[in-house]
Amino acid sequence: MDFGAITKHSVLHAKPSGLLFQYGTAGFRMKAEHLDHIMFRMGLLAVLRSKQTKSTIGVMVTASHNPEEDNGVKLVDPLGEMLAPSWEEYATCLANAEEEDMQRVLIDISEKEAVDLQQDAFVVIGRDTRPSSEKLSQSVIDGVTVLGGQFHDYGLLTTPQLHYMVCCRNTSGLYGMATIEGYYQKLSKAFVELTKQASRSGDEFRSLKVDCANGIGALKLKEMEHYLSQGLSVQLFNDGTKGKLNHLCGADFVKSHQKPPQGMEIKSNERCCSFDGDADRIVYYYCDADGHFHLIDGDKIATLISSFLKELLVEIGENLNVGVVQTAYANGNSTRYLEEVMKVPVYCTKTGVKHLHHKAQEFDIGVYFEANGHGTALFSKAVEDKVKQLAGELEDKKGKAAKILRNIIDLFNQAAGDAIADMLVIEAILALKSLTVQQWDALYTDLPNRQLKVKVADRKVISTTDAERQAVTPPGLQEAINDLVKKYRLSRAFVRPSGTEDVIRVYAEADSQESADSLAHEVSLAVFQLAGGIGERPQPGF
Ligand code: NG1
Ligand code: ZN
Repeated sequence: MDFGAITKHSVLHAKPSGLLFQYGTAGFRMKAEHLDHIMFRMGLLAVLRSKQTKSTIGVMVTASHNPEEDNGVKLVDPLGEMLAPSWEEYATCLANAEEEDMQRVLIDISEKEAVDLQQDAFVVIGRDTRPSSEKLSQSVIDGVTVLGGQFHDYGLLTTPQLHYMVCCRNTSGLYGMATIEGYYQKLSKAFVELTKQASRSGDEFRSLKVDCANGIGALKLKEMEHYLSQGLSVQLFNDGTKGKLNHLCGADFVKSHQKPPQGMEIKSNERCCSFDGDADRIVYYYCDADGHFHLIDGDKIATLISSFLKELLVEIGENLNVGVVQTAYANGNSTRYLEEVMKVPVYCTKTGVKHLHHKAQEFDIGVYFEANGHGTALFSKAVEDKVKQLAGELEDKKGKAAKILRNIIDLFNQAAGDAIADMLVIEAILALKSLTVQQWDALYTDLPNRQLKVKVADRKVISTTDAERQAVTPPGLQEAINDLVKKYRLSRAFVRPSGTEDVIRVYAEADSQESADSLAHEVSLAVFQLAGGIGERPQPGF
């Protein structure tokens, strides 16, 4: 390592004083103006990780569904997964190091991880459409170059597209071509083949309205549109030409406010969906003939996908298992439906896709979704091999099911939850099963629920267990929640510190919206009182 050069460049990316940085559930995320030094240092770290794994590493510059003024960065590991936990700690350490300690921290990481500094390094970089993203990705490149790493800057990409590129590059092209055309070709080929197998046709089924959150998803869907022409016609809204990123639109807004985005005109029973700002989340919805809004969130997406995949496995007749992984935010009725009606085993993990992803790898087919619409399905080697073998065989029911499954495997971005890939899978399933959006929605009825945020002086005072469903500290808080929950029917509530914002999140569900709202409010008050609330006391009403 050329420490003279590192120092020379590092001082140009000075660390602001008085701030603490933490590599959280989604990497670093905060106001864009505080991020320059972190970008430079993540460039350095990506080079070390690349040398250590002897693989290409990805760096994505985005703050997903957060406001336009924010930005963030996360590293992508060799097979497109989230960064390994020990390296998250190095990232935190490096981000907080004072200038004079940089050398020591870099040597420390290299020694602990036995990094061969002579090894070549390759880093790929992507960014979303935020005004700050271009400059910040230049700082990443600065860090990569000063440590002697090679890089390829893909420029504007969705987060899942960058995961895809990393995965392609580290599997010698087996997963696909590491270009944007490669991505479009892989997905559209599988999609078009699937829709050919669907008996149903007609415009009603082919058209979909997409709210792109004024983000990168709009650019990428526009590029992709003509590849899909035979199977799907998308109408894009909030495409970034006018509105602000994630403002009153996008998957996070629609899910948390439980209402349609601005800037989209919805006729009754039209099928609509929303992406988030970096296109790794998707939720569906429609308005019925009475104008009532119906949200179809990640839980219902997981239900549609897992039941379809289970049917295919039954056709194929092999002893392969399907499991669904959720978090505590999954609607209670989705869990009940999956377990009791679909007879699919359901597991609950901590929030954050890396936890879900990890658990989902235990099944032949592991479907995981967060309620907010972030998820995918993973397929074991056993499934892939079986499908390859059967899809070549005769045109019987078994062979057909295997062909469908093969295309679905190709369609899912198994490296990460991907709004575009998920959308195409969902559209294909709806077409193959001749399901309308209303029929899909009617699988089960969501329990009314409410999510709130409470500001506290130090969110670390709340610690949790049981996949975040029980608060361990501060003392008395869980007992207070238990007492409140008892006052309502079909009720459940939990609290946890957010990993991406400086708040405590409160979730409640109950038999009516009034009860869910009131329980969420009462739990917020308990958090405010027992966990050091700051600012104004939580008020009822939303
Ligand atoms: P936090 O801020 O830790 O709740 C949020 C989402 C996660 C995940 C991450 C990363 C909720 C309740 N939480 O995490 O599911 O998507 O952001 O983007 O939706
Ligand atoms: Zn996102």
